[in-house]
Amino acid sequence: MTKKQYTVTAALPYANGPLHLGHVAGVYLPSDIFVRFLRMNDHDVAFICGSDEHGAAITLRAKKEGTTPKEIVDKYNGIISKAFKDFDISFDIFHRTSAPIHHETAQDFFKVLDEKGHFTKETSEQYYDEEYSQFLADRYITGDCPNCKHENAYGDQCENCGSALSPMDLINPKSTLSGKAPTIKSTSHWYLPMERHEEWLKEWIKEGKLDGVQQHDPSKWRNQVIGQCMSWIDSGLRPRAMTRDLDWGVKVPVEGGDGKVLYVWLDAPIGYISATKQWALDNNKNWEDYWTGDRKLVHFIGKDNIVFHAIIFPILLKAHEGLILPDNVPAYEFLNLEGDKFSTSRNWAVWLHEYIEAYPDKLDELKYVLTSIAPETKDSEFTWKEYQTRINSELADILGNFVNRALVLTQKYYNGVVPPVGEFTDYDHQVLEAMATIPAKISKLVYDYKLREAQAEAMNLARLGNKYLADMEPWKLMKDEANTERVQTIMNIAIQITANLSIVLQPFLPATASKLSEFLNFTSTNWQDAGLCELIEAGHQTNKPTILFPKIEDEQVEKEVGKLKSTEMEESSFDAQKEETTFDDFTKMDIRLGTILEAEKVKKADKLLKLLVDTGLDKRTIISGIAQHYSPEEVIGKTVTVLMNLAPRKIRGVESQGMILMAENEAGELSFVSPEKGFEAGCGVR
Ligand code: B3M
Ligand code: ZN
Repeated sequence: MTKKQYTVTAALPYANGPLHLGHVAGVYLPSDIFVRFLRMNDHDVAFICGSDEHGAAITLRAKKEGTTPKEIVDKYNGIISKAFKDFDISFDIFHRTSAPIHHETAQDFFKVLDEKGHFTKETSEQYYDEEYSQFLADRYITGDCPNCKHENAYGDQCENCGSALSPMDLINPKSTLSGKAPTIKSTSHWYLPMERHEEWLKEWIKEGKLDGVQQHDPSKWRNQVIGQCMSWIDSGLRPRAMTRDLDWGVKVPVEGGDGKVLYVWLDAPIGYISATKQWALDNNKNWEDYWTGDRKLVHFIGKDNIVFHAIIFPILLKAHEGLILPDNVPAYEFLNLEGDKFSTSRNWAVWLHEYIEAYPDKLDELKYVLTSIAPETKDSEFTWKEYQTRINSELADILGNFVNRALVLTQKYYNGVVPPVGEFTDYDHQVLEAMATIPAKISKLVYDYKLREAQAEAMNLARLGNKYLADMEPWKLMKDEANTERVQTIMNIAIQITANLSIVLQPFLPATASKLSEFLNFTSTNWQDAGLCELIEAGHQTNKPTILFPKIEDEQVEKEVGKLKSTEMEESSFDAQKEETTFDDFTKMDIRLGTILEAEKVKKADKLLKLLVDTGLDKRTIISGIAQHYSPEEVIGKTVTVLMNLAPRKIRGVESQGMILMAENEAGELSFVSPEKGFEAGCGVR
């Protein structure tokens, strides 16, 4: 017996940037199709998502944009949730991990595990950035991946091959903050001793059994999911730190946790639970019903999230006790774009919110193309050319053409009133039988998470109808009155096929399906109706159709490819441009040239020089963090740029009255900003 109830989650996108088509094709669209299908089949479903607002992904983005983590998550949560809404992804809730209910839920979860003895506390050596006085975990450290040698693997995972890493695994580690090789310092953290869980995990992943009881069907798990998990387990599970030395995140709720937060990959999946709680509160339900008992939990994710969802989160769920483990973790490979990887830093991407803005009437077209090329079993590629071909020669020429003929001819011959059937020919029987088999084929494919084939099967119904009309040529038969009854039968069948399409297309192309419903003046949201050949009775009045899928012109393809190329940026490790400022704000800065008269090292501070600077107005003391780049002797006599009206600050007991402006290159070296024409101290800089 299949379980009737599902809790379906879609990976929580980091609120550190907008969504691109790769995210959509590999997580949000397939999960939405799956859920829409389940709802039509009378399953009780909760469809859960939200933004992931903690971790280095957020704090580093804030640094890059020169703003605070809070502003970053508010901004991108807004952009992302609007795009989902506009694209009609049918989440029951799109929540946020910054919400208080999430912080409480994650802290309670941590406490339960801590009390049950599932963590160990260990002091260990970790990478540290001396310049920024910060420990370097996760995305704060990059290096070469030990598995695939990819150059920019993060401290917790390689986005190229998907493997989960620890900072110490990286070859040639480098701080993301200073760009320099890190030093090592000791700190204590709560660890999850994953090696304790090796035995049951193997049985659970490979055979689907927990304590000998069948939980899921491993033959329905994708090969790459089982493969990645087993290779991780076989190489030996190790303790993994579950806390971090950071101030942005969920505070560690137990003694000794000051200044530490939960590891983002501990708190984020718990976000599925806290989102369910919020949704249950809003809708008068019990959240526990969605996380316990006879219910299937399904996580739609990208391949770089596999071990977190198929190993670490299951360990946490089982350790917590009483909560269900995933029934499946359908993971997607990556989508490429016009021959290259999607890249946020190079702006090589088609952004969902930009597509929606440009083509608000072509959302189903995009859904269709993305599902057709979804990277289910291997990486795949989006090109604007293929987008055009699929829309023009599949959606327009097959589906659009068939529906248009069926409805327009019904208008023309019968004023839109569905004609009665006469006697069926063998061919009619064949067509109706073929139609009757399609819904079950689609169902099987959807339950097996083969959504790409499932959509193709739904399109086969349009193909069937299109071929039927092309073969029968009712427009020719109509010329002879002797064929009146035959044409009525053909057109009735064409209308029944169209009605079936309005049902089987719903999960994939919801807007198109509702247009069909409008044209037909008929609606069914019940999957069980699909396959029937008497959905619409003779005498039923239909409406005039409009064109479903206008053709995509070559100009649009050229424009989009051109836009992609012209907005591509060089890969750069420089900070992105900061937020816009005003001229008024700029003129508040008093910047002038100054000449350094004296310089000496500051005792016990190896980075600082104490300078006496002639500013043209006065001679003042400025403390500058340049001692590792310039010796005192070198700087005397140099004319440099000074920020004059920065509030004075005491640094190492000395009052610094301003700031020397410095340029910094990619290697973190500093250079004075000096006038090229030999101007003197006192000149204003604007
Ligand atoms: N935010 C990673 C990602 O976007 C992460 C997923 C969390 S799911 C709990 O790839
Ligand atoms: Zn790798």
